[in-house]
Amino acid sequence: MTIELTRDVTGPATDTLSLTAAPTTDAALLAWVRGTAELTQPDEVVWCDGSPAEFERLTDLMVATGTLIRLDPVLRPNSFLARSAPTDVARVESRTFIASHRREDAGPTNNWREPGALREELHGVFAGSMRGRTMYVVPFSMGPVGGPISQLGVQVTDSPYAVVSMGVMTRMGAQALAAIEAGAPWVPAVHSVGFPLVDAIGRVRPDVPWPCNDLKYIAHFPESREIWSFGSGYGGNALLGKKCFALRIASAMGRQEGWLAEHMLLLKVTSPEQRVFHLAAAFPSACGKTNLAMLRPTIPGWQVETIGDDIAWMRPDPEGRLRAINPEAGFFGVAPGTGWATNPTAMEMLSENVIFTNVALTDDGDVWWEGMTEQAPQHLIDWQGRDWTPDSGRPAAHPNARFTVAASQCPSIADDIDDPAGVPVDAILFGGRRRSNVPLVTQAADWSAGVFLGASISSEQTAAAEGTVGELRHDPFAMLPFAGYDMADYFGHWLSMQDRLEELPLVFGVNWFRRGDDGRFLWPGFGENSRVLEWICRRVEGTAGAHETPLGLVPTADGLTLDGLDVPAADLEELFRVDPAAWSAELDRLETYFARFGDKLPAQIGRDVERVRAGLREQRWTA
Ligand code: SAT
Ligand code: MN
Repeated sequence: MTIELTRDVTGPATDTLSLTAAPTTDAALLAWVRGTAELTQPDEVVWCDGSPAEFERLTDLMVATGTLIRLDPVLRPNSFLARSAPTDVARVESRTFIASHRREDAGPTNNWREPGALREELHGVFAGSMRGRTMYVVPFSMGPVGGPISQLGVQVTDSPYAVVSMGVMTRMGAQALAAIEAGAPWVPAVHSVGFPLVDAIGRVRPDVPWPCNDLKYIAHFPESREIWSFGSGYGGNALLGKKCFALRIASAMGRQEGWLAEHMLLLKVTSPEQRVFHLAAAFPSACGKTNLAMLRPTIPGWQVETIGDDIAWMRPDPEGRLRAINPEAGFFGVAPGTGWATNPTAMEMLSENVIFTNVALTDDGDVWWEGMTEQAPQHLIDWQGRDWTPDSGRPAAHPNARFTVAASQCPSIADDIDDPAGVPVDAILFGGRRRSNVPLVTQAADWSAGVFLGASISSEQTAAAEGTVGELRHDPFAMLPFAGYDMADYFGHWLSMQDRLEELPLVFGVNWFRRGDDGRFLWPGFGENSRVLEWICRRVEGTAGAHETPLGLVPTADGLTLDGLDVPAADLEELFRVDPAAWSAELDRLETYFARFGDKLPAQIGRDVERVRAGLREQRWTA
């Protein structure tokens, strides 16, 4: 946790920097903060306590500098709009690096770097990168402070936007610092927007509302458990507790220590008989995890509560059950598509205390985005600050526009979010955005078939990362951009959980996005997905029927409650139709994909491909 300076960094600010105001005497932490400040040369170091007063001070500051616009205090109390630079709107997978001593430990799906060389490069770009700015020190806990599944981190950043967002998304401040001082391990995370206000020879330049740099590094060192992020202020690149720590670093920690860090929402479902089920579900970014996490059931007597919408950490407990926490304390959700019709719970949650990024501004000082209401307002200021009308021919909000809000504001939040022991996981769901082939729901026959289901996720690309929207890409376990080590080893780690657990969750595949030949969605989705959740819970309970198909178990004719649902019988049939030729092609694609993992691919995955192939050949359908 120390910084070795690989070059002689000289600058004006360091010797005037005082760490005497530090609220800690923790020698390791102080040394790391001092070393980072010597490298990045901020004017000032500020230790964050996570208090409401600090939030107010920083948001006032950002309103004054133009980073934030304060929304109308009556329409949207204590809420703000940030407009990012047009080039800094999503994660940058091409600049996301995993540094491990052996290339094969990063695997073929990550951008690998040799740690020494990457460190050298990073020290080059971070040298002086905070000149003229304040460096904030942000201690945080992922999960309830001190919990058996929780972890600690400290982010330093020159972005007050990152500080207030980390305050919403994590348990940030004094309590986390106290846990660090008590000797718990912590992950150091360095973040700079890479826009110093003073150059090496002392020339000053003015600040801009959203400082960033065309050169970006989202760098991870899973072996030494460090994060270095440069050049971006966008959520997934800048809030280092989130994807960088809670997925990339934590997945590697989990492999070493026998647990799982997953890109999964967490739900608590209560049946009409008051039996409680906990479900975890993995979907690629922007495939409706937040909507599913906040679903309002349309079937009577069922209740769904939210525990998490993006990340789950799951660990075997002493009884051999898999227990999960949501390591986050807030939601960083996609705004477009969130509306009163699709996610009324989220709309209520967003009524106050929200930081919006890249949505549109209404004339009365409120926000709007595509899908919020059926009709767009007649005039808006779009996400880039330009006048907008419905005939402008471009979206008013960026497709990856986001809201940042405390989980405690969610009307459907379950108390369990603050239970450090986590909840027992009954079922795991894997899904993607697939217009064809993948049935509405299937149950894996056993754990290894479930791992195969997770490993075979493909999804149509969304706007959450750079790339061509709509293109089909393999996204195993929805972790393609987030696994901090070799994906084949990751499959193996999942298979090995079988030996660490006394009771295994059931595994299901789901697809809400199947379309007919005319392009129309066949399944209404949203609240109606409760019908699928009901079947899943009844399978856990052992009371719902199923029949076998080559892809797994599917509901019997009376398995899904369809009362009050207006889905034609032909559409229902199509939702479960398995086209052998299309599946044969799908398996060919999968095999080609899996081949890139070479010898490291667990043999079981190959056996599962063969199992499905054989089932398709035999047309093994039993009623
Ligand atoms: O990576 S983000 O946290 O910005 C959102 C996502 O892609 O899931
Ligand atoms: Mn996500």
